[in-house]
Order: sequence, then structure tokens, then C-alpha cells
Amino acid sequence: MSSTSVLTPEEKEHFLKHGWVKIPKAFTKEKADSITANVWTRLGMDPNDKSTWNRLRINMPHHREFDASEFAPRAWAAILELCGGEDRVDPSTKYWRDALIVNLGDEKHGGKPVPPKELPEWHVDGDFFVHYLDSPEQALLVTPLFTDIVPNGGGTYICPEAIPKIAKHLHDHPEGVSPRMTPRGEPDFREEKDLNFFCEIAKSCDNFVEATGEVGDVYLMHPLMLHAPSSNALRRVRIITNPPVSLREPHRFDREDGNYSLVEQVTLRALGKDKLPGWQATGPRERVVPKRLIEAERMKQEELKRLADLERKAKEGQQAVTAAA
Ligand SMILES: O=C(O)CCC(=O)C(=O)O
Ligand SMILES: [Fe+2]
Repeated sequence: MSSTSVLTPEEKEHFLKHGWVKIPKAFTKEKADSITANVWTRLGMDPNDKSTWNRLRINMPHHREFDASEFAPRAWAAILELCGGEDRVDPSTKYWRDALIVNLGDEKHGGKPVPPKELPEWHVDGDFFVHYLDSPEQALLVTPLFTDIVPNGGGTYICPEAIPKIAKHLHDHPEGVSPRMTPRGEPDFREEKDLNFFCEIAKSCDNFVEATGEVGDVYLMHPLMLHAPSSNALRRVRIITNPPVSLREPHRFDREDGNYSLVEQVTLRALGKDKLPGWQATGPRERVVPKRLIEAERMKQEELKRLADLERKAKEGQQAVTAAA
């Protein structure tokens, strides 16, 4: 792997030790702008009038897909490397989407950052499948930055210290757990429960990292990275996405050739093991339909209407200019 490695030895070591690595300048500001150009129309808000910023955070639906290997080549190459090579990655996940996640903060929290332990939305990504230690559906948490993010400016909080705690829960429940970590067989398994499981883990931790950086930076994180939207005390516009990366096959923790991916190595380290002979998922791989999809469809229809209105107004303006000429 080393001859084609895009990650430096330091970056690899950082990922192994902390479960995350930041790829700086993985795409240009121009490329970022090409994705975010119509974001205010889509939101129906005015960038210069905070009174129109009526939601703290918006998980937007998507309209477009773009090829990450062209958009952010070094980040894409690093994703492949962390997952153990191109052969192991589901090729469809090469396409990122303009499903932007905007954090605008709100008046209540302006100027007063909420301490990480008290953030209410800690979670691990993957609300669309039953989770196992080796789940292939979400092999990395990826966060490309579409705006500059300064401290207290809306960066996602991450909690590397929680990876071993979540890995242990998954290891101890080979029957599978719901996206909110309820083991199969318990009453809440089929329900979209609260985030208490995750928030309690965050409360038991002391080390948190704010995902700050510059437009074009890409954070690559272990799939069991606990993370939470922050309060954005500065109320700077913060835009990211979270494109999932899937594998063709589940992770493996008993490779005869020892060719574990860096993600697998982090999982094994988190459990204090070199390998896990005999561990296997005992329940079925199952899809879960998250409630957020209904909301995303409603938002998409509203966005399309605002975009069409803008286009219509632009055409009318054009016609008026032509008629006056
Ligand atoms: O907005 C953020 O900082 C994080 C968003 C997130 O983690 C999610 O939508 O799953
Ligand atoms: Fe998330």
C-alpha cells in the first residue's frame, strides 16, 4: 500500500491514534462556491438579515450529485486508502451530493457557546440500517467544509474518546442494534428513540475536538466517531455535507493475511485486540427507513418552488431589458 499511499505516515498515525484525520485544501473555494451558489434561495433566507435565519441548523435535501474523485481527488484517494483500497469500496459512494448541512446558530445561544458535554444531539451516523461492529453501510464519516470554520463558528464537535465505548457496545451485541443503539429484541428497537444513549456517553468523556478549518478541508473520521452539531455562538454561516462511504463487504476482523484497513485497525485497537476470531454478526443486515426522508422530500419541493420563482423573475427581467432596448 505504501508505494501508492496518499496519506503521509503522520496522517496515518494520527488516524490510528485519534480516529480522524483532516485533509487540508482537498478542493478549491471555486469548487465549493459552485455547490453552494444557490444555497440562500434554497433556504429562503437572506444572508444579510439574521431575522430571516429562522432555523438553527438545516439538513438540506439534495438536487445534484458530483464525482468526489474529480471534486476532491486527494480526499477521495485518502478515503480509499483508509478503507483498505478501491476494491473494498462501493463505487456508488464516489458521488457526493449537495445535501448541505447549514449551521446558523440562534439568538438564544449567540455569544454563549454550549459546552460539548451539554450538546443535545450527539450521535453516530447511519440512521438507515441496523448496526453491527462490521457494518459495511457507513465505513467512514466524511465532512467536507464548504465554508471557513473558526472556533465557536459552528464546527461539528467530535469525541474520539467515545470510539472504544461504542465499539464495545457493538461487539457485545452481535444480534444488531438500532441506529440509536437499542439492541435487537428490546422494545425500542423498531422505534426512532431519543439520543440519550449517545448523550450519556458524551457526558462520560472529557476530550472533544471542534472540526474547524478552511473551505476545501475534508475531515475523514472512523464510522464510530461520536459527533454533534455545535451551537455556533458566533453565528457565522457554516456549511458542510456528510457523504457516507459504503463498503462492498462488511469489515473483517479475522483476516488471514493481516491486511486490515486503517478503519479496521482503529476498531480493533478500540477493543484492545489484534484480531477477533469468531466474532460475527448473528442478525440480518437490515435497512431502516428514517423519518428524516419525509421531511427531506417536503423541503425539496419547497426549494424547487423557490428556485423556479427565481428563474421566472430572472426571465421576466431579461424580457423587460430586451423590450426596452
Ligand atoms: O451539523 C453538524 O455539525 C453535524 C451534522 C450531522 O452530524 C448530521 O447531520 O448527521
Ligand atoms: Fe452526523
